[in-house]
Amino acid sequence: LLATNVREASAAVKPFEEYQKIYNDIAEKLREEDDRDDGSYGPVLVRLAWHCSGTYDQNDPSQNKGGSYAGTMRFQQEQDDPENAGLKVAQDFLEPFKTKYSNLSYGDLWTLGGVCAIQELSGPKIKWRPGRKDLGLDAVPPYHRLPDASQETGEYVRSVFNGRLGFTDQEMVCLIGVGHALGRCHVDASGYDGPWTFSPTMVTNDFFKLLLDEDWKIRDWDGKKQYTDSSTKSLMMLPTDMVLKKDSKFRKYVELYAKDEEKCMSDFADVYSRLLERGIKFPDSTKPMVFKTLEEQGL
Ligand code: ZEM
Repeated sequence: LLATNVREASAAVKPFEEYQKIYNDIAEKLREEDDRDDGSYGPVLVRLAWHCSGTYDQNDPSQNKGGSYAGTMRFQQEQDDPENAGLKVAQDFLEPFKTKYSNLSYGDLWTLGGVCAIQELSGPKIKWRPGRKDLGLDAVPPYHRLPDASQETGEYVRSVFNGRLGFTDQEMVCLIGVGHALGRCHVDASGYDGPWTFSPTMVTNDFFKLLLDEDWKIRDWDGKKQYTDSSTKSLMMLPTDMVLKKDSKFRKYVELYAKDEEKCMSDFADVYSRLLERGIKFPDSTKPMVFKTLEEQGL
């Protein structure tokens, strides 16, 4: 399986200091540009990194592996996957750095954007490695690999996160719940509406607490089926999010992460880092990099 389902990352990468410079550029742009919903482009960068990686299929017989390696979301064909609606904003945000830095692939840029956003939004340190290569149109993954939020069974969530991406129940709960602490849904993108938490520009374990503590009711509106909290009616859950509460095997991890923020953050750091590297084999000479935040550098 391993031999056919991985791509080799380039060993010819820049030194750490160069990537820290790119990180700083992205972080400074995040700080300067606040003209997006809740005041940050960070959440949509986290989502771009996830969607460029989440197309990986570990047992794909067609050998179209997907994943972050090939940078194929630069093609219209992949942007037109309905699940990618709204992500052009994030690509455009990062595009100037593709031009500024030579020998930087889209896969490296977009995954680094996700790492930078998590860290700058007070999340944990995410280990990251470079060496992805831009490939052509024939590497565009098929549609329907990214999850469909309207599905409401554990079986479906596991078919994506275990079947294709190879994560455990605990890892999928961690990824979805910390990811959805951030940002919001947009009617003009996915058709869903609203944020999951009261602090959508901070990486927290609040999603887990809210999912357990609030009384979630189907929203009364003419849009897609989604859930609203009964106390403030300002938050939302997707059908796939509700599965994490209803499925007892998922729920025990929701309870764990609601109680233990430290464990939640360290598990997330590990699993998000591995998500961004699905389907890639890095040479031993490429050591995982850990970037300093702007704050840590006094910038
Ligand atoms: Zn999301 N996600 N996601 N997600 N996601 C949205 C927004 C964001 C699902 C999903 O359908 C949607 C993960 C898993 C899953 C983020 C991160 C991560 C939206 C709203 C939808 C519909 C898009 C819009 O309208 O703009 C489903 C079904 C998932 C799994 C079952 C994982 C894993 C994530 C990262 C670790 C983030 C940060 C957002 C907010 C984006 C923004 O623009 O604010």
